[in-house]
Amino acid sequence: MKPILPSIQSPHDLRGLTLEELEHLATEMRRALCEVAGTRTAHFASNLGVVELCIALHRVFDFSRDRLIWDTGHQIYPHKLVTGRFGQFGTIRTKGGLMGYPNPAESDYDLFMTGHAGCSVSTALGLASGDGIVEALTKAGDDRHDHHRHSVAVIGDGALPSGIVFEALNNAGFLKKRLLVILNDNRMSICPRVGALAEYLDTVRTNPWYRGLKHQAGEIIKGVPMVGESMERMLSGVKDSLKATLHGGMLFEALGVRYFGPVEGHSLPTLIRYLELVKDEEGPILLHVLTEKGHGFKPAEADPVFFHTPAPFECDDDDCIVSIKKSSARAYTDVASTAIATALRRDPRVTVLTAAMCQGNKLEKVREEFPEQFFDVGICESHAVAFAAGQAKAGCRPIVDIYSTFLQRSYDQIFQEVCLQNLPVVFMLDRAGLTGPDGPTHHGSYDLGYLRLFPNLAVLAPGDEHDLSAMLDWALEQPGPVAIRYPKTVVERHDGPRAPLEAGRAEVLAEGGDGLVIACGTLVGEALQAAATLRQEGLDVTVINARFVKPLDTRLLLERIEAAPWVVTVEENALMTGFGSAVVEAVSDAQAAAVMAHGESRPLPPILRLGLPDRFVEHGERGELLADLGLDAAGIATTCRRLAGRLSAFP
Ligand SMILES: Cc1ncc(C[n+]2csc(CCOP(=O)(O)OP(=O)(O)O)c2C)c(N)n1
Repeated sequence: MKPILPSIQSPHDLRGLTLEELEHLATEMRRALCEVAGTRTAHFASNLGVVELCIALHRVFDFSRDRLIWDTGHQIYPHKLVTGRFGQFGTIRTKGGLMGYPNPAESDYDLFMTGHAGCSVSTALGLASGDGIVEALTKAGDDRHDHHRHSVAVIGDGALPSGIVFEALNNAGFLKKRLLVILNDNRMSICPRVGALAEYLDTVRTNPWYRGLKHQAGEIIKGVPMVGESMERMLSGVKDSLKATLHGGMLFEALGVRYFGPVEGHSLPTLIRYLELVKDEEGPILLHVLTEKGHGFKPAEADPVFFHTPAPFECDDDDCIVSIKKSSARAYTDVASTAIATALRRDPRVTVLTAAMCQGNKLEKVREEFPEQFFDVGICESHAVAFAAGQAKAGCRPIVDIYSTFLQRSYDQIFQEVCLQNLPVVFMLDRAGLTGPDGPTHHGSYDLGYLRLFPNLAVLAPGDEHDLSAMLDWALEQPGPVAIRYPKTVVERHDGPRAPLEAGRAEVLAEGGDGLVIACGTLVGEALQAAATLRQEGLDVTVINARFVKPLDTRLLLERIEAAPWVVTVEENALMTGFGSAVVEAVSDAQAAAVMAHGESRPLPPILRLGLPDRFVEHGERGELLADLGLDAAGIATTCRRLAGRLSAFP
C-alpha cells in the first residue's frame, strides 16, 4: 500500500480512509516513532500505546472545534503526526524543533503546553464550562457554531491517582456538563503502577461489560412485580451480585461520572464504535480503554520501563535491539541514589519517598534492598510531602526525592506541614536547573526562589560530586528541614584541597585579585573553567563555591565582595528571587546596617547576576541552552572581561 502518513495534512484527512487504510496508518506511525526514538532519547512506549486511540479520537471528533487534552502530554507524538507535523517530526526534542510535549505555538490542535501530570480532567471540564458560557453568548444567528463542542481528556492510569483528578471528577459529577474522560489503562506509570487504585483497576479489568450487565439487571428488575418480600430479596440479591461481579466503575459512578468499558484499546473498529456511542451522551462519562504500553514494538512491550524514554538504540529488521547507546558517565542522580542507599543502610529511621519517579531518581536498587524504608506514593507530590511530615513527626528521617519542577506541586505542604512545624524532612531536588530536551515544563528553574523564603528551611546546592554526599549526610543530622538541589548532568569533581562542609559556609576554590565570581551549584565547574581561561589572559579572579543558598555565608561573601573590583554571581535558577538576589539582598542589608551603626556607607563594587532570564527557556541540550544564556564557561568569561573592561582585547 502507498504510504499514507505523508499525505495526512490534518485530522480531516482521516475521514476518507478505510479501516484497512487506518490500520496501515497505525503501522506507519509506529515506524515513525521507532525512527525518532532510535536516534535520541524521547518518550516512546507511551506513544506506541496510544496510536489507535489517537487515530480513533481524530476520526470520531473534530478537534479543530472540539477540545482534546492529553494528560501530561508525553504521549502526544501520534497526535503530532496526524495534525500536520509529520514533516518536522524528525526535529522533535531538538533545539528549534518540535517540542516533545503539546505546544500551542506549533498547532491549534495543542491547547495547553503541559508536561506535568494530572490536570487534564480539570482543564477539559473548564473548557466544557467556558465553551458553554461563550457559545450561549455567541449563538444568536451564528451558524458557524453548528454543534456544541465536545471536551475530551485522555488520562493514564499512572496519572489517575493524582489528587487533582478526583477534585475534577467531583466537580464534573456535580456540574453534569458533557465531558468525556478516557482512562488509558496500560497498567503502567513509568514503573509498574502502585497503590490501591491500581488494585481497583485490576479488578475492573476482569469485569467487562459493566454497562451491559447493569442494563440487564435493570431489565430483570422491571420484570418482577413491585411488591412484597420477594422483591426486596431480589433487589438485594441483584445489588450483591452487582457488587461482587460488576463493581467495575462504581468508584466513578459514585462521583456522578458514568462508566463505560473496559474496551480493547488497540482495535480501531472497537474504539471508533465506542467513541461514537458515548460521543453525544449527556453529562460526564469515563470510557475505560485497555492498552499496552509499547504496543507493536516487541522490545518495548517486553520492557516498558526502559522504553518509557530509552537511550537511542538500533534494531534489526525483526525489531530486535542490536545496540543501545547508553551513557556510562555518572550523573548527579547516581551520586544521590548511592548516598541515599548509604543513609538508609546506616539508620533504619531514614526513609525515602518518590512520587512515581523510582526509575528517574535511580532508586530501583534502593527499592529492592530496603522495601520497608522505600515509598512510592504515585504521582502525588503534595501527598508525598505531607506524608513525609507525618513520618518525621513520628521520629523517622524522611528523604523526599522529587524533581525540582514537580515539587512545585507540593508548595503548600512544604510551607505548612514541614517548614511551619520545623520538621526534619530532607528534600532532594533532582533536575534542578535546565533539564534539556524536555523544555519549559521540566526545567527546574524556580526552586531557589520558592524555597529560600521559608523560615527554618536550609537550602543547599552542591558544587560537585564531593559536595552532594556530604550535604545529604549533613542534612540528616539537622533538627529541621533541608533542601538540596542538583541538576540533570554528569558529575564533576574539582581538584585541589577542599574545605569540609560546614553549616552556612562557602568555600574559596580559586584566588585572584582582579574580580570575584560567586557560583552556586554545578555552575561552579563552568566558573572555574572561565577563571582558568581568564588567568591565561592575565586576569586573576577569585571563584567561590557558595554551597549554601540559605543560610548564606554572609561573612565570607561580604568580606570578599568589599575587596573586589567587580562581582559576578552565577546560578542555574531564575534570576528573580534566586541566589544572586540573595547575595544582593545581603549586601544591601549590610550596607544599610553599616550606615545605621557608623553613619557611613562604603563604596561597593558592581554585582552582575548571571542566571535564567524572566522568560520560559525553550528545549534543547542543556549545554546549548547554557551557552545561549551566557552561563557556560565561555559566557561567564565574556561577562568577566566586560566588567574588567577587557572585552576589546579578547572579543
Ligand atoms: C506532576 C508530575 N509528576 C511526575 C511526572 C513524571 N511522569 C511523566 S509520565 C509519568 C507516568 C505517567 O503514567 P500514565 O499516566 O499511566 O501514562 P503512560 O505513560 O502509562 O501512558 C510520570 C510519572 C510528571 N510528568 N508530572
